Amino acid sequence: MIHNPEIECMSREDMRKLQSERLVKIVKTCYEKVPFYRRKMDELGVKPSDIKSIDDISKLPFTTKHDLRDEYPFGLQAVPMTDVRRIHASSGTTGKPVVDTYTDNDIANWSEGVARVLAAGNVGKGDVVQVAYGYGLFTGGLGAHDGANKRGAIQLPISAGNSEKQIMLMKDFGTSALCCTPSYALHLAECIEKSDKVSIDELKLRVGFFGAEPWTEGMRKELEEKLRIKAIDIYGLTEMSGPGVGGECEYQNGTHLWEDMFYPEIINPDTLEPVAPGEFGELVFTSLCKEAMPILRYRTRDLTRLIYEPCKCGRTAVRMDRILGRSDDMMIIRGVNVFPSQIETVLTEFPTYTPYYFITVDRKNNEDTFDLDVELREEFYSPNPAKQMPYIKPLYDRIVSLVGIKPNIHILAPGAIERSTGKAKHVNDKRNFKG
Ligand code: DLL
Repeated sequence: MIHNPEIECMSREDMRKLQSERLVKIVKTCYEKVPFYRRKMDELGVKPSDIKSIDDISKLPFTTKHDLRDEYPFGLQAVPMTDVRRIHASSGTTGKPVVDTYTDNDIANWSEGVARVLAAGNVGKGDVVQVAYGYGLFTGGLGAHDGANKRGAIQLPISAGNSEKQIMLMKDFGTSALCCTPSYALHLAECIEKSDKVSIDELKLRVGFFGAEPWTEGMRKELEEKLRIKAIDIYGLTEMSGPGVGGECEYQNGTHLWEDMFYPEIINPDTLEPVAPGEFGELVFTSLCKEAMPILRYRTRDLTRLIYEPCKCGRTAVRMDRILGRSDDMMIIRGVNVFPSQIETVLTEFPTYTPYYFITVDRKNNEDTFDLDVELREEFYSPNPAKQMPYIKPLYDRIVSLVGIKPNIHILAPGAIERSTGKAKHVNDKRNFKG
């Protein structure tokens, strides 16, 4: 079901007109109200009057995470604090968090973005939406909550964690839609499998909206089979509000981006030039509607590509391919570029392994080491190393051929790798601390 056909199915020509009008307005606001943008534009010799349509976007300066940290907490704000209704922040692993502030309209637009994704999974009145993203400064919980509200659905604000209770309420309250990270969804699926109180046959679950971290087609298959649902990808980032910058439709063939609110570009991260249409590069967003903290050409560091071919669903909004990873997640190990999600892709090809993994990278005697902890599934696991051997060889060969590096594989018992209730942590790169 399409939440807002007028916008989601708008002709490309009309969409460009709308984007142009909105860009002209937001650039003027940035220049007049945010000293940071006035300075940046002055440095480039660009005036708001130079921006006449969306085609002029490349004249504008980029904004980076570094800029947001420098302007912490409210340096990029374009409205007085009396107009602000909410503050969210994403916890950076180092330094200050990235802050976003919202006016009433910002919260309404954010809910609209999430509602469009929920509608693609047919969520509406009578649906119980279990929001198992964390509530708090993280945007996942309240973002999904407000989106469900906008759809007229029943919100179950349980937040992340307490898995026993999650599955009990899922059964007792008749949850039909689950919102959480894909890694936590998998953990919940495992809990249901093991539970003697709740069986999958008793659940009304039919759809899940998973995001906040990269996940693979293999993981989707696993979640859809285990939870007997349709697993829909939802994308977003704090800097652009939170979840609901885009989401998949019923065809699950790319994430439609809500271009009326967030204008996407793909650039080459080295040259900062746009890539040819359809090529992979770094995703950049300009917020076209944000009032409290408008952002021009934000470099997300997410690596993906845009798909302009029309989608069978009738939405005209451009689609984004799965996120390969963030440029800052990419590890260079013995000269080879490695994304953690490549390991998930390989693991989900094997019926013998769970999708859980943990990578430890170190440097010993001037050489990078790459240790990979994986779990065999219950029915294949034995603590006897000799019995593990037949399973290690095919995994090793596949990683060498797909990823291009030789891992030291360690087989752990099922359940030994830490389960996360939010964004999963997959890597410990000890080289970072050795200078
Ligand atoms: O993760 C917002 C969100 C909450 C999105 C719930 C979806 C669902 P941040 O904490 O600021 O915001 O992290 C944003 O997470 O730049 C991507 O690298 C990654 N990310 C988010 N959604 C996806 C996804 C939220 N569907 C960063 N696939 C983004 C892959 C994702 N990566």
